[in-house]
This record gives sequence, structure tokens and C-alpha cells, in this order.
Amino acid sequence: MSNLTINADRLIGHIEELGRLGRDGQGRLVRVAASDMDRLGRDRLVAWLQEAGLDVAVDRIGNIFGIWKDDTNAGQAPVMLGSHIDTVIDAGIYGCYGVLAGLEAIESLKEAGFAPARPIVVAAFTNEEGVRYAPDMMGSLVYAGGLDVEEALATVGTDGSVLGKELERIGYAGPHEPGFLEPHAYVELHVEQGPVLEREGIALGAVENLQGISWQRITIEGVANHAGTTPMAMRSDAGVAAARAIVFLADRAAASPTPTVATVGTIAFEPNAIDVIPSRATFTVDLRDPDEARLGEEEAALAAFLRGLATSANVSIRTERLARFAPVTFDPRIVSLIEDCALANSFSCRRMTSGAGHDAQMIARVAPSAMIFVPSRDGISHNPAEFTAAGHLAAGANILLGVAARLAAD
Ligand code: HGY
Repeated sequence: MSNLTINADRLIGHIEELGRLGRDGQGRLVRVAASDMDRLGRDRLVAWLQEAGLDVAVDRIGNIFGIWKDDTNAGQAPVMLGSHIDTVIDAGIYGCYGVLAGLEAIESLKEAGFAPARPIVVAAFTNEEGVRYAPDMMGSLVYAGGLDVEEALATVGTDGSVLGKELERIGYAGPHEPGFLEPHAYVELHVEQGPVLEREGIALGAVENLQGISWQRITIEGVANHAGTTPMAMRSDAGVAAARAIVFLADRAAASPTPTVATVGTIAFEPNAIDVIPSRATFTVDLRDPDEARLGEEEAALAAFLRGLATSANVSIRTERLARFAPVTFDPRIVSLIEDCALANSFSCRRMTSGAGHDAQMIARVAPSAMIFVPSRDGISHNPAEFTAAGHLAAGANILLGVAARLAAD
């Protein structure tokens, strides 16, 4: 199997072509889950799956599957290669890499006459990014039984839309029950989205664990008043209270003894007028740590700070949980297989933790799972400057192919 290799030109051509789909009037890539832009990417992926001769299936939460099976192996649990093709707002083009590399691995194995003992499936999970509908990794979470499909379909987005209605509108409210294929194993290839591999000059990451994630929406209610006539001591300023909370989060994470990270990525003031003291501030908090106990400590510290802030700033504060995922450890056997394949192909490889959330953390609930990373230039992601060199993209896809072939060989 060592002579099995992917068609790098075809893979990179697919990545670049998909990267041209779903751009807004400003040229930003915005294939946000279940939007018209997402449909453009979905339709193109389905066309490629069909051209590759795969059976295409869509489940009720819109997860897309390309299935390579034959009469000799159809009764076996499949090897699943997956990720997502939805994007954040103004994204880079490499988030879809794992899906397209999974398709490329299947196409190359078929062209090489490889006869797997079990089906090989490529999966594109709905709403991995969680930008429009929370939580993130929603499609794979539903698939793994961690969220009821009806509850997920009823999710109201940041734009007031309802996920289930949007999936129907774009034609991806599929018939299959989530979980209809129970994977024998799951492998996800993804760009690292961080600086480690590039900084160390290493070609591949064998990802052995993934950090915990806590998402909250915080609403601070103050009192609107005149910016010019209201003395500072008489204000209930929701904006200033939000600012104090943001600085608290940043300072505490920076001082953490563990790799805690804290991000306030969205904020909105009401009435949002230059000469009106904000009556309301609504913002989201993204807290992460590889250690579950430490993540809990950070959540508790924020809750305590907000209780004190409500008194000191004379405001009321409410919080709403949007997502909470404990850290995940991947399957050691598959991690070792990734390392073996990398080293057998003379690629440098190191074990590492994923800072980003991925569908693999959800599928790990129902099947042995692991991930492969390739370097991100300057560690940049969720940014149009995101880039991974062609040689790294090809290397990752070749290792994905090798791992898939080994897992499907018996
Ligand atoms: O939030 C994450 O880590 C992922 O990109 N959804």
C-alpha cells in the first residue's frame, strides 16, 4: 500500500474551486451554515461525490455522506473520513480540506484498484463553525447522539432564522436518521489553525487530544441616559460593565498557569447611539482549556466576577450557556497508526493537542477517532490570510489515504 498516493493537483484544484464559492459582495468567504452560500458549496461537493461514483446520502441535520461500498463489504461498519465545509465570516479556504482530502483518498484508492474489506465514507458535517447557530460542531454532535435532532433543527440563529427551515429551504433536510452509519473508525484531517507545526518545522501532527470548550452569551442591562447630562456616579452603564468583564477575562486567561484562552468575539450595544449611555450590552464568551477542572475554575471565576460587577456597576446581568464540551482524548491506536504512516513516508510528525474544536471530538463518542494536522502559515486561521502550502496539503492527504487503507484492510 506504500505506493498508493493521492492526485495532488486534483485535491488542490478542488480546494481552490470550493474557495471561490460562497463569497459576498465584498469578496469575503461566508459559507455560513445552511445559508445560500453554504448551499453553493454543498451542491458542488455532492456533484464531486457523484462524479467519483459514490452513493450520496444526507441525514436530517444536513450532514452529507459519500459512500464507497460494494457487495463484498456492504455489511461491514465503514471507515469514515470527515470534517466540514461551512465557514466562519470572512474565512480562509482551507477549513474544507478534510472533506476534500477524504474524497481524494477514496478516489485515489479506487483508481489504484484497492479493494477495502469495509466501506469507506467521506462525511461533511453541518454547522461545524457555529457562527450562525450554536453550538458549534452541531451536525456531528447530533450524529453522535449528543443533541436531539429535533432540538437542533429548532435552533434559532443569530439572524432569527430556524435551522430546520433553512435546511429545508436550501434542499438539505435529508431523510436519513443521524447516526445511520456507525463508523468502524473515524479520521479527520485538518489544517492546524495554530503556530506549533510551522514553528517547529514539523510536517504533520498526530492529534491525541482536544481541549474543552465553554460558550456563553452574557446580557448586561443598564439604564439608557443622556451622555452629556448624566454624572458618572449616577450611571448604570451596560457598556462600561461589559468592558470591565472583557478586560477581566483577558487578564485572567493571560495569567493562567495552564493554556487557558478567552475570547469575546461578538458584542452589541443598545440603543447603540453616540450620545446615549448603553442600556444593554450583549456579548459572547469563548473559554477553553485542555484541563476540565481548570475550565470549570475559569467559568466559576467569571460567574463570581459578574456577580460583583452587577453590584458595583448597578446593572443586572444574565448568562446563557451556548455550548459546553469537555476535553476529548482520541484513540491511541489510531494516533499511533498516523505516526507510523507519517514516519513510513519520511514525514516528520509530533503528537499534539487541538486548540480548535472539530467534528472528531463528537464522533469520538461513538467510534475510535483521531486527527491529522498539517501546518498553517503564521498559525493564522478564521482569516482570509489563512494558508497551507501545497506540499503540506498533499502530505496530509497521503497520510489520510494510508491510514484509511490500513483501517479498511480488515
Ligand atoms: O470553534 C472552533 O474551534 C471551531 O472552529 N468551530
